[in-house]
Amino acid sequence: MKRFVHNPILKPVKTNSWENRSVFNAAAIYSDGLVHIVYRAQGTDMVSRLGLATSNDGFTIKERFDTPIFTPVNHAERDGCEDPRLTVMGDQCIMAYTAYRNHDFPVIFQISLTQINLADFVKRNWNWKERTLPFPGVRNKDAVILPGKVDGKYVMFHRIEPSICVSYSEDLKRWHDFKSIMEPRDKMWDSVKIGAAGTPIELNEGYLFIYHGVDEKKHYSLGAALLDKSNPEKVLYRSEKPILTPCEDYECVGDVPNVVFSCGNVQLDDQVIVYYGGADTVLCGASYELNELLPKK
Ligand code: BMA
Repeated sequence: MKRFVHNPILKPVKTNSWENRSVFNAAAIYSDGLVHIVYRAQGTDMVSRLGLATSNDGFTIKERFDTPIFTPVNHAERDGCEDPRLTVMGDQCIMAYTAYRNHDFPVIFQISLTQINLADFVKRNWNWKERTLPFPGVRNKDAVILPGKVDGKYVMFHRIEPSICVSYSEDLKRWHDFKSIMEPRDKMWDSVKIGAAGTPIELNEGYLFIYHGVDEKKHYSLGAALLDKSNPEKVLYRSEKPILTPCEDYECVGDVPNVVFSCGNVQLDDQVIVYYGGADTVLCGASYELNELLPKK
C-alpha cells in the first residue's frame, strides 16, 4: 500500500460555503479517459452535498467544480446526502448514498438510490433520475450496487449495524432476500462494526471487495475481501490485517479523529486506487498493486 505522496488531494475551499468545512468520502468511476471523483462536502450549515473533481491518472487532480452536482431535495435527506458510491452498468451510472435527517429522534439515516445516464454524467448534464428508498425508515448505510447482475438480479450490499448485508432486486426498487453476509470479528481491527468501502472490482478470481471496520477504540480502518462471482454471499477470503489504518496526521486529526473511510476505488491497469476520507475532513488516496491485495496462492 502506498499513500499518495501529495495527500490530502482535496481540502475544504474556504470561499465555497457548501464545502468550506470538510471534503471527504468519495465515489470514483473511470470513464472517457478520466477518473471522476464524487466527494462528500460539508459547509457552514453542516449539510452534506456532493462535489466533483477529475483526474487523468488517478493521482493528480485536474479539475474541480465550484458548485455541487447533487444536493438534498426531499424530506428524507433534508440534512444531507452522504457517502456516495457509484456503479456503472451498461449506459447507466447508479448511485447509492446515505439520506440523513437529524430533526427526528432517533436520528434517521437510511440508504437511497438514484441513477443517471453515463453519457449525461460525462457531459455534466445532471439529470439524476428518481430517488428511491429501498428500506424506508430503516437505519441503514454503506450501500453499494455490485457491478454485475447475479441470476438476472441486481445485488446490493448495505449495512444494518453491525454487519454487511446483501439484498436483491429485479428493478432497483423492490429489494428482497435480505441477509447478513459478513460480521465483525472479535478482538480484531473490525470487531465493532463493518461496512462496504468502494464498489467491488470484478477480477478473474472473484469480486475484490474493500470494506471498512471499526475497532473498540473507534478507529476506522480498511480491509479487503474476495467474493465468489456467481454467489457474492460467499466470502472466499478476508484480510486478517487492515490494508490501511489511520496513522498520518491528516487521518488522526480532524472532525472525527482516527478515520480512514472509503466509498470509491478504481482499477487502472494492475493498480487499485482507493480514495478515502481522512478524519472526516480531507480527501486522500492510496494505491495498491492488485496482487498485493489478493491472497497468495
Ligand atoms: C460513518 C459514516 C461516515 C464517516 C464515519 C466516521 O458512520 O458516517 O460518513 O466517515 O462514520 O465518522
